Amino acid sequence: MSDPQRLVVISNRVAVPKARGAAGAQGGLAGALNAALQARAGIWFGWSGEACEEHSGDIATQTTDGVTTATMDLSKRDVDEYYNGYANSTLWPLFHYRLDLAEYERETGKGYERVNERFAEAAAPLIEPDDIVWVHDYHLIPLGERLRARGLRNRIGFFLHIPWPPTRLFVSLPFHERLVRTMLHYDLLGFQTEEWLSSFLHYCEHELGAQVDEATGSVTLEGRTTLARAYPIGIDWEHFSRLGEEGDARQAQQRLISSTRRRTAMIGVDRLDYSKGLPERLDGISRFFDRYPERVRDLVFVQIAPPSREDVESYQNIRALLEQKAGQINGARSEVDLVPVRYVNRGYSHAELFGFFRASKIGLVTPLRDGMNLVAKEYIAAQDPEDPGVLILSRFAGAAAQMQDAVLVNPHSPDDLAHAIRIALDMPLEERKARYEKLVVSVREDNVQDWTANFLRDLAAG
Ligand code: ADQ
Repeated sequence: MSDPQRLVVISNRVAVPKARGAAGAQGGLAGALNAALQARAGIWFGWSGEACEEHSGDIATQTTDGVTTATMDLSKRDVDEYYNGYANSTLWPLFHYRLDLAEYERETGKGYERVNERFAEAAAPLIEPDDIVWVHDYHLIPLGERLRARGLRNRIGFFLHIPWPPTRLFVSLPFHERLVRTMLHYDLLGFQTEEWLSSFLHYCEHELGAQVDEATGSVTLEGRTTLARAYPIGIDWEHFSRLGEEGDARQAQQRLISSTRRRTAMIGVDRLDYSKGLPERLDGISRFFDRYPERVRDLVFVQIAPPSREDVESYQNIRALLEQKAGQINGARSEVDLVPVRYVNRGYSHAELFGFFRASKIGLVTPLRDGMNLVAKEYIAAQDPEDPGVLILSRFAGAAAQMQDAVLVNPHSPDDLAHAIRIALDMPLEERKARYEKLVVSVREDNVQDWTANFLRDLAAG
């Protein structure tokens, strides 16, 4: 049954559907949002990803299967200040607890506010009085308040895909109060985990002096009440778990199996980002080889890490560091027929990733901090129930709250990582199955369709 209220999704980038059935083909978040938009004949608005000389405000629209995508270009200066600057050089590092990498520049802060105003200016005319509006992520925190300033009285919700930092870190952000006050113009705020939610509520109570009810998540300030709740995101189980039937998945699985021969493949799949703990992961692997030199022949580590945000300096540095560390391990440990670390600097389709995950008896997901982490869930979804691999998961990923049956590690500790790898390599089939059977329940049940439905149900309820 289709919902009478139309849905408008606003996010930094938009997944533009290419053809009929694209929602299924995209998988993941884009697929789930597209399905929700289709059920409500909705609109998805965002930046086109293009940078032009001058901001024009022109909007390009395209309608496929009842879903309209609307995108606008941004000027080079806007992209630099709003996207590369404030969003990715200030908020992203700070929200991932990396004060050492966070840059506080007045100009980029102004650019962020200016672009949020541009989003409001462009989106407001697309929104009808009865629409419900769902804004996504740290790029657009003040957007709800900007829409309200234009007179919108719709139900407006916001979901934060990344962590919310503890108050003591968060207050290092200049104008932190101004930013959070804008959030209280939303009707519903969604966080990935109870932990991030509780940090947010703590800030509202102790820094803003808001009235906070932890049991219901209501935050009241100056006569306005906003609800804040945890909605852990999941994967598109139906879509992802069926990828194994595709030729690309089988081929990828065979490729990895035949190239590793009798050795155990251990895999990491991440965007190349300092929050993902990649150098620390290599330090753990190096410690494993130092401690158990007789096992160098047992293991091949495959790290797939396509570059991201290459215009930001800290991302160039992480890439150089990783290449150096992988080179060092291979320099010290390789033989003519054996290279212990394969570092692949490119992306693959989800079907190919499925095949790689299935061929790997250990999945290494060790972010230093992560809002959720969907790779951990995809790794589990790709396993053979009769012979499942072992997931090694950072206790600092949001996913750890739901995945307590993984081998949980402190990603900062090379000893802890080395120990976990040994445990995983030697884990008997019975224990692997017992852990997998518990993990797969939440990966299957807490899927992205439920996440979308739960958030929209609460947003519409108000
Ligand atoms: P990300 O930081 O991008 O997302 P994550 O949730 O792990 O992190 O994964 C995103 C997707 O990208 C996954 O579907 C994964 O398969 C895909 N991907 C990663 N590496 C890839 C590769 N080499 N080739 C192809 N695809 C690859 C942010 C937050 C997370 C949160 C998500 C969703 O940082 O914490 O889980 O949003 O809310």
